[in-house]
Amino acid sequence: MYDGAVTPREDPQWPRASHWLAQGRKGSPVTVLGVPINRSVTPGRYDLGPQAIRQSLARYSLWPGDGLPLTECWDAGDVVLPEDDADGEVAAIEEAVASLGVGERLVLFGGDNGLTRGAVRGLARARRVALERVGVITLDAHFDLRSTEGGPMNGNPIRGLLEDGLPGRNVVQVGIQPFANSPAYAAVAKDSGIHVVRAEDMSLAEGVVRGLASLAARVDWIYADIDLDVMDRAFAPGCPGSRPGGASPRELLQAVAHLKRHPQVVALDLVELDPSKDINDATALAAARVFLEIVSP
Ligand SMILES: [Mn+2]
Repeated sequence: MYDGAVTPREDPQWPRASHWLAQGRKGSPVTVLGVPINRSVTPGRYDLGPQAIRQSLARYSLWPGDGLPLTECWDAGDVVLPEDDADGEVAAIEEAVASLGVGERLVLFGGDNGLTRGAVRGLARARRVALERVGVITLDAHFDLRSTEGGPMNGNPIRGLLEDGLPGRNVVQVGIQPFANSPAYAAVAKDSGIHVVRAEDMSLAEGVVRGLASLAARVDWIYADIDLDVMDRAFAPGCPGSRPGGASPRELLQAVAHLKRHPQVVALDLVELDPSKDINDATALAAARVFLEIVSP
């Protein structure tokens, strides 16, 4: 369980990333938006995720290691979600992202992976393009292609987006794990033209480089969905979907470094942190570190 009460001793010569984010101004190149959505295949407390990521930033300084400044950010707070209304949640997330206008780059703190459906739709609206002109790259152990018959949830955001009009050829999925997915959903991925890179095929970074290269010419804007369960269970105990055989935080950071340098990647999410299942804040700290990678030079 994340212990938000732990506040390290203050040192004026060791400025904290949490204070820096809290003091950011509207109009900064990066906007942060919390999405406390909690509608999972595995019941949990994903709604605590956004705050846990923000609080974990207190354990990091502002020094990337080379003296260069971080990209300025503005924390827009959390989306207010309707109660007991799964479709309403997707609509609220879409509306929030569309009305924020994305800016230069948007980073979403989840919340479960269900937020991705509304966020991609909102990105298309904010950029005034059809879903045909948007690419989605997922770093995820799973396809997230479950049936949408029971309504939107964290196991079906990509399936939902295909049904919303996102062409399968605009989707690249990196880090897909064996025994964490089913043949039926692998067939959905294949039949819809999704480009799948399995965890055993190549590194996350290599998958991201190839995925971005294949999407860049075909779409205007790219949304990166970073499901923290792409990491190994040892590094992401706070993700119910993480399994042994996943990536290390270093491997994930190397992949994220390619995402952040790509000019078409204008929105990224960090999802599937359930602080109630975390151990020693490992997953929350990894999520916060990925965010710092996105905003570091
Ligand atoms: Mn996922």
